[in-house]
Amino acid sequence: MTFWHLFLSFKVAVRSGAARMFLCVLFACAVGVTSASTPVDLKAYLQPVNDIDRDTYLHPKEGSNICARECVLGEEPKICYYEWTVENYATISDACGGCPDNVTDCFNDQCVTADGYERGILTINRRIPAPSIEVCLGDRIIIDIINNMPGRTISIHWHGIFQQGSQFMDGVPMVTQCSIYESTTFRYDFYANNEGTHFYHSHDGLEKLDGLEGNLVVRTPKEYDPNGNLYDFDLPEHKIFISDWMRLPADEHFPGLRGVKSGQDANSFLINGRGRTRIGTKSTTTPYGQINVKAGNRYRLRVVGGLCTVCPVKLTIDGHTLLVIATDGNPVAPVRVDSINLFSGERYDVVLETNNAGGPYWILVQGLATCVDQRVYQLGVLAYEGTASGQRSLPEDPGYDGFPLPKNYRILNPENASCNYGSGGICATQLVNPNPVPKDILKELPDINYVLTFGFQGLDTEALFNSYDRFIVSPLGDTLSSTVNNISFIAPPAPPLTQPDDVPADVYCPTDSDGLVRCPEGKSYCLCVHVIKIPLGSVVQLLLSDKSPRSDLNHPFHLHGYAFYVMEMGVYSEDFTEEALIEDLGKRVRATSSAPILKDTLAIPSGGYAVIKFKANNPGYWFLHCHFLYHVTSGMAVTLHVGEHSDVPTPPAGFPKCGSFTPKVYKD
Ligand SMILES: *[C@@H]1O[C@H](CO)[C@@H](O)[C@H](O)[C@H]1NC(C)=O
Ligand SMILES: *[C@@H]1O[C@H](CO)[C@@H](O)[C@H](O)[C@H]1NC(C)=O
Ligand SMILES: *[C@@H]1O[C@H](CO)[C@@H](O)[C@H](O)[C@H]1NC(C)=O
Ligand SMILES: [Cu+2]
Repeated sequence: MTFWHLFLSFKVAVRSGAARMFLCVLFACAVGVTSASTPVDLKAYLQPVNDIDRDTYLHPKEGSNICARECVLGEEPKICYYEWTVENYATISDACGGCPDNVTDCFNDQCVTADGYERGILTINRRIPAPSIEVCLGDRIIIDIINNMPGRTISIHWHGIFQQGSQFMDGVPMVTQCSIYESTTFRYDFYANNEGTHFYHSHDGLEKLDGLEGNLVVRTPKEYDPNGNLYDFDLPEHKIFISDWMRLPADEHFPGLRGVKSGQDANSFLINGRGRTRIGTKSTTTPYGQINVKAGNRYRLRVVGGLCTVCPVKLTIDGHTLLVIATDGNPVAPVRVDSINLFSGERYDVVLETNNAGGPYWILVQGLATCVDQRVYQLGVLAYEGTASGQRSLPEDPGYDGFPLPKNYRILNPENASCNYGSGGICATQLVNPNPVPKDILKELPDINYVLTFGFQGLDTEALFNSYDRFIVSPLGDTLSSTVNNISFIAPPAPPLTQPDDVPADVYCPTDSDGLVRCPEGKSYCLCVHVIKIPLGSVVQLLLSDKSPRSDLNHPFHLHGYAFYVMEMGVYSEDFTEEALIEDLGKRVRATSSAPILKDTLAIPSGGYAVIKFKANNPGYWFLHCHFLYHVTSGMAVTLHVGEHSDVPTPPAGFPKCGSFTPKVYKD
């Protein structure tokens, strides 16, 4: 039995702690990357900046160091090195030459077209989306982040990677590491130990919305995908990265302007960093993102909701259905739909069957919720190559409403959790996990039940100007702080994961005798470092609850370090209140699906709730937060501290440190 056979035979059971520990021993991850020596000649492992083409992917040259490859049974893991420079940049820069009039120039190296609107942006190696990481399970990923942004720090989160054994590489500033200062380089170094369509983004300030995000795909040999028989190709060129986009840098909307009611909504979307924008009756003419296929194949598309604002999107491809096979890196029993809603931070893998001829076809991304009023949408192109149709010009712009939808239209992940088979909506709670679900999740009550009620705290002018609380100005002009259990999260002055002794005890929110973290006695709203302690190995059930009046805001919550089982979700009513649910919570196992699926990001229905469950077997400080960027920056977040400090491996020697500087005042 080869190393890989051994490794892969454990794959199905990998969710179990024992198997994970075994894997970690093989990969040295339980003892941290410190024990894995760094190769001297790292440049020999440097990866190309651009996505590779299908020939290079399918037929790698002998001895190639390129990590984007088909993952083959028995193959040795690789080292994948990336050198990234982060800087201020602009769309339609000099690199774009005569673009958009000269379309060829729009594809020049370092030309960022975005939606054709000129603005200042932030980039990694002058690309949007930022360069892709595409590796096989077990590969070692090493990324040097060179911060070349004057006056700005950065920190990058690898969204979907569990970082077990490399907890200090999770990239949450002042929780797992210090922010990376201007003119310094930080080396991320971790193993790709969980498969799937992930992505990465800056977790520092609002940088993600200005361009600092990209693809991160961890593939496995097809034999180990329970849906592997449903597709023929899984190619680097078949990623659909959807981002939302503004005309002004993101900071301009934080806290938001009162007079012009600027709010924080998206002005447009990008598909693989491209598209057009409409202002009044005029449109820019930059090229659309394009996916090329051949007729008669089944392609795996990896779709990423690289969104930041409160507008989810609905993805539809004209003339084609989408066979959903995975979400957030976890397989689901296949479900065929016409559209998928994506919220900030979610990913979906679908099989596209190219049964049509003709075309080209539109890929339509419609903005939902508050983006419906402004009819914000974006188009991409699905082109069949090798046929005359591939040469045909694009059909007319179908506008926000798009093309006619089929009868018995089916949509995955509907807003407001309106999940009824038959009337078209299919929710995450109704999907079926093709892998076995452990007994302690499906059959037993949890060790810990914790209620997290999130929402907003209105700040009246007096409260606002008598303090320096963080706030946002909503499109209606309200000044709001964002909260979980009435607490607005603020970061400590040093990361508790790597510098626990440098965090003063009084910055943490107080914990009650009943183990609940609350505002200090007598306060119904406060700002503090909200950390919830969880014993290592316990089965945790969280009620994520939104008691606010029903609206079109479905807040997507993302948990770092884990995937969780999606047990139940729904909306409250007069007969079914939060209080009634909490009362009943510890009394029976709450599972809608016969085999609940795993996700790491889930939209909680407005005026409703979700029950999620996971085994806390990954020690560390794990951020749990609303993935709407302006909500997390104004406090809608908590940190789960799993296990003790001694359970977490020590960071590499010389790991950067930081903290407040207030020298002693000398009395004379
Ligand atoms: C577009 O620009 C390139 C130079 O970047 C030039 O070679 C080419 O002729 C131009 N195409 C047209 C149609 O003007
Ligand atoms: C949160 O605040 C609301 C009112 O602002 C209050 O009714 C509620 O009891 C508070 N919850 C907690 C857990 O303190
Ligand atoms: C979701 O619910 C809100 C509040 O009832 C409503 O305004 C909105 O239209 C609903 N959205 C959809 C797509 O049904
Ligand atoms: Cu939110």
